[in-house]
Amino acid sequence: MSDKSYLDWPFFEERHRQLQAELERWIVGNVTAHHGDTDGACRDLVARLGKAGWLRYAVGGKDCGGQHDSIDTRAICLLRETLARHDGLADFAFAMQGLGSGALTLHGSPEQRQHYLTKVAAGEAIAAFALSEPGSGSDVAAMECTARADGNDYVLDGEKTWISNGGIADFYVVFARTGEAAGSRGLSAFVVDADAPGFEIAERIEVIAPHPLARLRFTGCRIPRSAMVGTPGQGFKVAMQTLDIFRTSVAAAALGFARRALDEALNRATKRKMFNQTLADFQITQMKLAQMATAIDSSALLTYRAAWLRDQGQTVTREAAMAKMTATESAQQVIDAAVQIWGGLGVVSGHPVEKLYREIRALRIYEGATEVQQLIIARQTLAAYSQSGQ
Ligand code: COS
Repeated sequence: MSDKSYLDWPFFEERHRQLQAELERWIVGNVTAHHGDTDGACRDLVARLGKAGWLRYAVGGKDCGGQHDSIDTRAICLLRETLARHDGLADFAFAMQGLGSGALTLHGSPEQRQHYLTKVAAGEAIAAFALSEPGSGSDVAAMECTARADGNDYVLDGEKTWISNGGIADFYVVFARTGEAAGSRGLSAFVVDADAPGFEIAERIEVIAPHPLARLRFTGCRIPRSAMVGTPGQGFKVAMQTLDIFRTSVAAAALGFARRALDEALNRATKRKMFNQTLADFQITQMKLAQMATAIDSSALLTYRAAWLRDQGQTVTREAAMAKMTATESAQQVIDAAVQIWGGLGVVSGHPVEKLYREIRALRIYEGATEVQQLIIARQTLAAYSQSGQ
């Protein structure tokens, strides 16, 4: 049984505690082992999460299926943490509905919100966020995919890669260069339906923890002007604001993986007999367990600080970066220690800690690699110092 004492921290309200407990109950019987057909499992998870009402938390706007008018960051973090503790793919299915539709929650027109968000919240449409390109992952402002205005349309040309839900999504929020200014000020966001002419899946990408992922290609892909999300030239900010919400939730997912790893490690350490005592009786094991427990609490404090601050209406770029960096890096170490405590069994395919070992790795890279988070934190710290006039 995982430690739940953090739920009493002042970051949470009673509704958050109830939400977490309800999800815990729902998971039993609804999130089961899936083998082989990752696309099918994902579609099934989205449908189940939608039917049960969990995806209402992934979108903002009561008028278009959302639980609240804006996204409750603490709620999505608790949901991701709990789902991740049980099943990485269930967490992925939930998270990508939110990330893929985040730009519409924040900047969609009333028509776009009605059309897309209601379906996302019900689990009836699968969303994807298409930002990275083969030549620009961390350096978003260097993107080359273009959107050229032509009459009542925009015409998209270029590629996107590492796109989660690529191949199964019903629509993609795509960022492209519209050229209002150089660099980050010349990008715009668009919502592109999967059946848009000139859009294709160029390649499906297999990764160490299977989930739907693809490279997308746009060749003269014509979409109506009304498909723009936000205003021309605002795309970079739309992407960053979306990431400010979901980066915190990536930290929460990492936390869920780490908590599961500690549970598994405690289970093994207290039962495994060795040299006439249990593994947990060795000080060397206790040192590991102490480091794991402390890493988890520090990650949780940073994660829920960022979530709480955002729910108070504050900009959390720095806090979200700190949370994501710390929680993902720490979770990697916690999981590695859990594998070590399990010994040979820990590397057997399909063992819970072996799965966690594969699941965690990408979180240190996607939605801004650890090095990008360091850049963000350092820039903001230096800016605060120079503003202080010292
Ligand atoms: N919210 C709102 N606006 C933001 C913002 C945020 N979180 N972050 C930056 N901006 C604004 C800046 O204020 C600046 O505005 P002005 O042009 O009006 O001055 C503009 O956006 C450009 O900001 P900046 O100069 O910091 O941009 P950089 O090109 O230097 O990029 C990083 C900054 C590296 C932080 C950014 O490109 C990034 O986050 N990269 C990682 C992207 C990522 O997560 N990729 C994974 C894809 S999802 S799997």
